[in-house]
Amino acid sequence: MNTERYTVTAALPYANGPIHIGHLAGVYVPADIYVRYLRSKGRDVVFVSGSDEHGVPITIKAKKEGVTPQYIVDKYHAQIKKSFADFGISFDLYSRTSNKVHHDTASEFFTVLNDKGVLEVKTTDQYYDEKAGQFLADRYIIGGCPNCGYTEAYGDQCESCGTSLSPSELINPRSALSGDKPVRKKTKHWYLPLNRYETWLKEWIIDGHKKDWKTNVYGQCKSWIDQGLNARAVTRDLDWGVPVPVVDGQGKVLYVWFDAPIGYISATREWAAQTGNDWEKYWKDPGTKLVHFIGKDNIVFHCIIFPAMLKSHGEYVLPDNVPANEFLNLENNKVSTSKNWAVWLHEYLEDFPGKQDVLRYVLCVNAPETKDNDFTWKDFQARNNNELVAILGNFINRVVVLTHKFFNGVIPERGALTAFDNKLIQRIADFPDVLSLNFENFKFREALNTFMDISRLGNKYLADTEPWKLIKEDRERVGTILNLSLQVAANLAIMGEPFLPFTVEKINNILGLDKKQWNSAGSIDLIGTGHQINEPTLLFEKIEDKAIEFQINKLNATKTDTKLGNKVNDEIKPVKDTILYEDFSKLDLRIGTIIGAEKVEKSNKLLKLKIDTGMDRRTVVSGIAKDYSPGEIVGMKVSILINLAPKKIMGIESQGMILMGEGDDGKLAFLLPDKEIVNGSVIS
Ligand code: B3M
Ligand code: ZN
Repeated sequence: MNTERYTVTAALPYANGPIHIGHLAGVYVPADIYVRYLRSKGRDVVFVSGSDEHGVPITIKAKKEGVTPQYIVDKYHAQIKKSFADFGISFDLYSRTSNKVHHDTASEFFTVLNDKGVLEVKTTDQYYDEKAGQFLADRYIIGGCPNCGYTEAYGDQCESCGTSLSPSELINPRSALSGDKPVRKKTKHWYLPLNRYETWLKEWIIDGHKKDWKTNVYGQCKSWIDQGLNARAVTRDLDWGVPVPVVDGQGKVLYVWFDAPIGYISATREWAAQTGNDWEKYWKDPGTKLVHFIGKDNIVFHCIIFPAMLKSHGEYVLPDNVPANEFLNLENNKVSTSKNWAVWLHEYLEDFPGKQDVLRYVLCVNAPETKDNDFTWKDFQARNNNELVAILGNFINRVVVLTHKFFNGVIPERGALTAFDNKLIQRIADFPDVLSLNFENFKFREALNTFMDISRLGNKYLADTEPWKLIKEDRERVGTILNLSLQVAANLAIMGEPFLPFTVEKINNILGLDKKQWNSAGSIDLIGTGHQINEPTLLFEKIEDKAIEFQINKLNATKTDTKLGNKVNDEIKPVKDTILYEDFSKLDLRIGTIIGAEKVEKSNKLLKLKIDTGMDRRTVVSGIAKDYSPGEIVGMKVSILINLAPKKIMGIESQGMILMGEGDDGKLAFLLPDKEIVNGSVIS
């Protein structure tokens, strides 16, 4: 059998949060469209992904929530896997990197590179947080980006400009754990010497993939290679991850970006074991095309680092293409998991049951293929109402209703064809090749617009031929018109399957057809004369303003919660150790009123406050002078800790502490009751 073989991968999402529309538009919707198309063409495809369960994003999330990393990955893996399945992302396997097969595969891979002498071993000074007792790599360290100046860049990457970084490049680095300035401490690590692959990467990418890789992908790779490549550490001093499989690697794990892409191989192995396939064909046979679907922030890892790993291993094929997308914004703001600025897939599926294809459609038609794009709820509504309902849904419905009305749902015979009919037939015959070309060049937006043209064409054909007027005088002619229109409908069911699988299933049910492969597309003999079709069901329904307002309000509630754009995730401090209620009950917290305030001499930070606690009037020295002047706070209610041991501050005895929060403007904020409470009331 001489079938082309494809291994298609979709980035492994971190199992630290649910899937949102940014993930879907950037990676999973295009990957699924591509794979469905390949399968329809009869290609031999395996489509894998899985949860990325290692790395600092997981451990930081666990710390923040005060739970174990295992708890986090179990929770989100289950949720992500289910939402993908419900959304119709047709993975052959959605796996996870905590699986044994993955640990084995990643360890073996590392061992091969290590045994071959590919990896360099070095002992160097690394940043270390003495308070936390931990080395600080990747997202455990934050500082200024040397490239763009963004002050919240991570130790592995600046999320603002996309530059890949190492901790030593950060300006004024600080620990993400304690916020402290880190010290340097010696530690041993294994490095992938990317510098040795420079010449080869130049040949392979810069010379070899100029034409077939997307401009955004090629451009990023080229600028990386042009800047010169350095050796990158592939191990970390952490306890969460795949243990480094050498005797002196204890207490160390593989860098998450070393193990995660190997996850594609592990998932293929797991799938092959389950289905009785040979996984090696999909990774080692030179005829196999490896295609990675990713977002633009993952380009360097998939185009440079992972290929260097595969190449140095020696047995693997290299990616044939990496059609990375740009980002999808939401209502003009960057989608953000930490700021909860997102449309979450699992919530969408609940709020819009049965409307998977509407979201698939909108995300594809707006896909950020060449530049960042914006998703808005109003556009979502308009696309549904004006395109899916009014063009595609309307066409199918008209054809089916007319066939029932005039021919009792039986496909009428096709009589003599007019020149007008032949034009339609010719255009239908042309569509499959146009679409194929779009799919094969990863131009899914264009493909979808082309696909919609088929329904537009069908609608126009009906409008021009007016069978409802003709029926009285020329029933045979109406038979021909409807026969051809039904063939168009059947074509829609073939060519629409990659984009709108749920709708296509409905169309096939209405037409009483089995699912057909791509090679039938373009034909006008898809439904035979005399075949009985079923009653029409609604393919799409209008989305009302109410439903859209609900979504917009939901988003806006997030906005007032977090004052979008000011607070970054990593300013949120990790959860402190658990305490018992007995510990908490020791705090005597009360409501009081500020009855006097003055500046503390020689201090620009401190104010001396007089507080009425309902029981007494006491002096509290508070570090709020930068944000408040004495005049503006007298008379304000405060929350105060009254049983804190008195302490002398700048010579004044402070008898308690005012509770303050940090406002989104970066200034301190009083924590005020939302209704009148008398002084001395207990806060509990
Ligand atoms: N988990 C990063 C990300 O979600 C990462 C992808 C891994 S693909 C091998 O951006
Ligand atoms: Zn930057």
